[in-house]
Amino acid sequence: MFSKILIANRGEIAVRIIRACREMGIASLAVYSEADRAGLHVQLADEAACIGPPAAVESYLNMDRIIETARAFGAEAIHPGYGFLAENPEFARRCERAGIVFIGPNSRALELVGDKIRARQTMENSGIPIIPGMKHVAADFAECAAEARKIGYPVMIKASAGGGGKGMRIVCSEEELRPGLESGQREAKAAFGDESVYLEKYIEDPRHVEFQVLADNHGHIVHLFERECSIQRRHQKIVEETPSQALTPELRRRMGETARKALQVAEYNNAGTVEFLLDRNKKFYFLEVNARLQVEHPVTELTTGIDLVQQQIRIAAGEKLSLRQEDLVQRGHAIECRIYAEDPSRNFLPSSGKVLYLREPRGPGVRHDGGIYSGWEVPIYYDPILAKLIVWAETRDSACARMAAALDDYVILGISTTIPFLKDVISHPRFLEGATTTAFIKNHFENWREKEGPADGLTLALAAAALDELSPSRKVGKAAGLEKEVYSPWQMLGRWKIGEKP
Ligand code: MV4
Repeated sequence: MFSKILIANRGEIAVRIIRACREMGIASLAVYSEADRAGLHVQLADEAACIGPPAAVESYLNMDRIIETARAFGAEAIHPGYGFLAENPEFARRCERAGIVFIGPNSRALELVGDKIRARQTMENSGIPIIPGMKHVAADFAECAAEARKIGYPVMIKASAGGGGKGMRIVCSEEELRPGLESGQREAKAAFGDESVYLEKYIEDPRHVEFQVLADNHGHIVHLFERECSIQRRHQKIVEETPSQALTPELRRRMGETARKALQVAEYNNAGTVEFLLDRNKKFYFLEVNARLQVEHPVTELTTGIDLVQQQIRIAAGEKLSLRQEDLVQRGHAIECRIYAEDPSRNFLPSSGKVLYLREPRGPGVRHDGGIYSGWEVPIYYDPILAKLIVWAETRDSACARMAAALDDYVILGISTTIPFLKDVISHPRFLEGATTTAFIKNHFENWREKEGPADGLTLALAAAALDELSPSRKVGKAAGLEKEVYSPWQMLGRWKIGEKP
């Protein structure tokens, strides 16, 4: 086993990985940019090293600097978390060459699954169902028009280097095809430096169901069941849960076996997620492989009892999986809500500033994976995820109730967050029914605004406590970025309000 791991990430996921290291008796080495000196991950790790300026390209994406740092501090392995370098085959290769273990898939498998067209070809050749459409880069308009006529409109243009919805276009008729193709290519070129696109049948209102898989370096592969991730806004997941309401035991078993096979034929190792689209007739199609630990991994941990980060580390160290598929079971129901520093009443505009007060919800079956603390300033340079709130309960209904109570118990003062929006999402009648498709947010929350109303007693009491902590002698006015030192509580606390519109 490794004695020290470098964690090439920040925020809640870096904290999550540090905890796994600590439990395994492995020293943790945090890295941070100049904007993250006060980061929670820096405080919690055993050691920490600054790797450069705030811009991610100069710090968290700086491959050479990170590998050098691992060498200098004697870390034998690097955990990339999610985002940044997590799915970068070049980084995995450089680690391999430097004799440092990349805690993730091998670089060849990363290359394969990162190329959506190659992945489609590989899956199709192994009998895995893919969405009908092209299996090579679209050569020109004529070829696309012919394919679209064959499979029937509506069709979807997708970027081969794709992901995150970039370069994707829905095309409903031949008239729309040329503009769709050209704008898709332009967007793909801008986002990935590669204008390759292809075309496939558009699946209307699908569910997004993904399977967690673990593959060791000795050919053993198990799946840890599904996560339902249909509640998304502009390809940003908001709420995830497991089990999915859409699967029967039989469908779950078939999809799970397909997910194992997908990673087997990709000669994949370590943790991975196989994404499927599920259509209205419950037909499933392979979509893509996410070659990383995912943001939503905790719902799988709570229902299977397996620590996915520890499994990743064990696999990377060359251990054989001790899990057997037939022993794995899902127990109860888990839901995750993502807490972002965004203002959901203002089109999810990123919200910056200082966390003046944080009260994390607690209680039986409540887990809070956070990267924040009272007094911490949210940097503007990175993804605005602050924390994840995850609950577990015996049934879906009780998990929904537990999530509602936990969100009510959750206080973040000083910045806008998605908490009020999440409260409305998880108490929506359609959500409570389990009727969650990828169109849910668009259909029910298009122009959502926070209900105005007087703050409750809890918020008032906490506001008073926060103000008391922020005494004038600490020059809070200036620290909070105000022109002059002012002690009006309304100015000190920024844009949040009690009863009154700002
Ligand atoms: C699709 C689709 C419908 N038909 N492909 C969105 C992200 C990218 N990874 C794949 N995505 C989709 N591909 C076909 N042929 C609908 C989506 C899609 C979606 C997929 C998963 C989760 C949320 C989504 C929201 C909108 C569209």
